[in-house]
Amino acid sequence: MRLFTAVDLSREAARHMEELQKGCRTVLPCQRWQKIENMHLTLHFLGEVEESEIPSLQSILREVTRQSPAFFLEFNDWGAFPNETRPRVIWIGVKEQPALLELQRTLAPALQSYGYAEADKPYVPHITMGRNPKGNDIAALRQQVPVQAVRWKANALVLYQSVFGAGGVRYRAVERFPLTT
Ligand code: 2AM
Repeated sequence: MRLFTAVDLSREAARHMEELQKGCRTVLPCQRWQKIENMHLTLHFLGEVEESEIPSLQSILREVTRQSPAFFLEFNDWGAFPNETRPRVIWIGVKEQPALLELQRTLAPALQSYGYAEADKPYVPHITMGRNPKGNDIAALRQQVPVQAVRWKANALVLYQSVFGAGGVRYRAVERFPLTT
């Protein structure tokens, strides 16, 4: 199973992402768009995990999240990977949130045996908007499609499975691990 851990958006945050995507369609069209229902903030991408390993993975996630506080997230601004000169992924970033970074950092070593590979670059929390933009004018996006500081509470870490089907990829929640409140 192809797995990753992520935090969901609130309804209000998803609604704002939808508005931002409409603006992005006019200012910087992408070849591929992230569906609104698929939007999330990834913490760890695990890749293929054997089904037999899932119960132990779930117990690690349960153990750590039980001791980790819930936190607030807030949209920040547009961003691009690998950089803004030659963007391939257009995304919306969130304001720096120590509790999110702490949760990501705490879990990282425990998840390495399940396929999580620590990147050589720092973790950049982001929500993917679209891929393969037809242009690179991120400055125009910033100016013409302003990001509002929508704030929402991350109550849980979710273990997701990527499911490939006729309608494209869909993310199925395997289990939600509540954070402490
Ligand atoms: P992305 O949105 O920036 O592409 C499910 O594929 C999630 O895992 C996505 O949010 C994706 O981030 C993330 N991810 C991280 N590394 C990945 C990789 N090597 N392949 C696919 N997805 C990856």
